[in-house]
Amino acid sequence: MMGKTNMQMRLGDDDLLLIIDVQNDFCPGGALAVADGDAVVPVINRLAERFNHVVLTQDWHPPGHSSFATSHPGAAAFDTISMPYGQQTLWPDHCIQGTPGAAFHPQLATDRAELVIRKGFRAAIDSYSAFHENDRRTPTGLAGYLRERGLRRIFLVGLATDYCVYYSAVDARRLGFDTVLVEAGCRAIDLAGSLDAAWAGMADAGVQRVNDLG
Ligand code: VGL
Ligand code: ZN
Repeated sequence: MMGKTNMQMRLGDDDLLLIIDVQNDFCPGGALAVADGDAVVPVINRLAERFNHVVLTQDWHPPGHSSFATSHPGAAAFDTISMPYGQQTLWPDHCIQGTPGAAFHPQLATDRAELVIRKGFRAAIDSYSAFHENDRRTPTGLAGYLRERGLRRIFLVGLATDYCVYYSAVDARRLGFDTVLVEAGCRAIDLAGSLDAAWAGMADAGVQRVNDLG
């Protein structure tokens, strides 16, 4: 179901476009490809021109990261296991630091980004959210950056809607930011109902959902 709203709005100096994980491994041909993932690139490039502030996140795992199924003998990709910090979905090896799969999509316009937040770089813990690692407590520093720079409203786009975009959106609300998800700039993994759960979780958290910015 698509959000119906085409938001006609004036963007100001306290608005940020937060672009989540638009990396080769999440695009067709990549290690954890999201269906139609590369379709977000022209949409995001068009949106980014309208913002005075653009921040990127980059999933950035060391080899042998604990979120990789290959690090758990007997486990398969997309299984769920218990970690000290909670339940964790296991993934194919992806976004390994310094590899082509971890690079941003080559057509993504990154020059105007003022900050790149790398996440998931500690072997023992995953990080879906741009704000907190998967223990929901360890901060990435992004909230402090945004507050210190006076950025108050966050427009979210990127990959994947039901994992890193979802966790980032809910954390953004929890941290007190106005939060808008722009659906045309997102694509989902949709694993075992994860997309429905993400929409419900975002609605509960007060994340505004729009189809595009008119
Ligand atoms: C993501 C699964 C594993 C994402 C990152 O960017 O949504 N999903 N790592
Ligand atoms: Zn990852």
